[in-house]
Amino acid sequence: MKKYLAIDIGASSGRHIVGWKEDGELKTEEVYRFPNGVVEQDGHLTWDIDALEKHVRTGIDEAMKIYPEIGSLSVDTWGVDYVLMKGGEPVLPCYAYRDSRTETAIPKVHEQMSFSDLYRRTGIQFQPFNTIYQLYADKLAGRLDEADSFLMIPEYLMYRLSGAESHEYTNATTGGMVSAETGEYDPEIIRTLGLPGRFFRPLQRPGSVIGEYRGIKVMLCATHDTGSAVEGIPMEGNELYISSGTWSLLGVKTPKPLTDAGSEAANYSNEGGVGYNRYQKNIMGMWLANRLRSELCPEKPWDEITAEAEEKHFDHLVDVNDPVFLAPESMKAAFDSKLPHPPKCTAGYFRCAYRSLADGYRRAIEEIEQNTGNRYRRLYIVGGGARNKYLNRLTEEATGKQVTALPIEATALGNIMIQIKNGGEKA
Ligand code: LFR
Repeated sequence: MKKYLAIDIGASSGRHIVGWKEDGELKTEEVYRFPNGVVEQDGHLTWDIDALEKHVRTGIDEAMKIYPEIGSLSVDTWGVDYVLMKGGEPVLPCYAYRDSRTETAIPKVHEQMSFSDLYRRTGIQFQPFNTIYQLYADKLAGRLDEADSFLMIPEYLMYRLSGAESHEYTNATTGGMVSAETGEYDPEIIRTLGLPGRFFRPLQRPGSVIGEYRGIKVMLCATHDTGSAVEGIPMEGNELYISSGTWSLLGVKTPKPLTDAGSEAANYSNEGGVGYNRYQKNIMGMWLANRLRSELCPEKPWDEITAEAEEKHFDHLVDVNDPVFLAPESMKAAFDSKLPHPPKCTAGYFRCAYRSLADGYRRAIEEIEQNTGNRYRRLYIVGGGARNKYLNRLTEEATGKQVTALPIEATALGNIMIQIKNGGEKA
């Protein structure tokens, strides 16, 4: 029986999951898990890319011990971040997207091409960490002069395994430089910003085999984790989804990108999917609760946290997408700064975070329905956040949609399904 290995790395943890088809069903087994997180270096937030590579290799060793018959593997990670390369070697540090180094680059980019023009061309929502701003920050810092290419994080890790450089479409779209019309890097954007043309190669689609590692085929899945997550949702019909992890990515599949003024005003993204467009929005997600917990009650189990939050009476809301929540020194202080008065107890902060998230989902769905002209009945929630029954209930109440919460590793499933489809079996 053919076996497939998904290596799925998020901002706070990574996992190796082996999958195979048995009696027409997709079976999976997690064989390795490791922590991830940003590392502060010289006042900047960075990723320890060497440690990630070590974990990737160790996890493959573990997987091969149990399943020597693994036929292919693929890596997916969060989007937008990359490693600059020179002569086949990384140019470090590898910056993390929550670092504030893009602050001065953003206005300089928009002086040369307005955000509206960028949006009309790419359909990508404004986020201060989009690759376009990070690359421009590197240009201002003189880092691009010494580099000959850039690899997105999963491409870098697969390069280290196979020696093959690749440029995958779904993850490239997160950067804000891919044309919504052609699905390739937009030469006009590259030229206008004076970014090195040599960096921007033709994009490869999920399913492409790029090389080999110890006899295992290295294949591109939707290397953007959210792209794989949406593939992994067992959706009946075309319905709303939330991929709920550090971020909540809320959206719907559409046949084509929507880059009209309404979508721009609502700050919707059009990210590359596997044969469709993902019309979706980043909502701050579990990051809020995770940071509150590590600051206020790191030892407390999550079910106690949610049970207490449910009982309290603190009903003020915040706008969860306020930039104040992106990388605050203190998450508690960030909430205090946006509330008429601080909650009296710890549980009040969690209650506020969850209720505000549900309200953020409600507003996002209203925008989708208005901008697509469609009404949706159901909302699928996948990922770690789908385990939060309290939030699922609040979401159902706030949105009026029928919530189907599937606490599955949708990203790893999607990663594996793409490998199965392109390895000659029906997924
Ligand atoms: C989710 C995700 C989002 C992306 C954010 C930063 O893990 O990939 O889709 O906007 O991380 O890359």
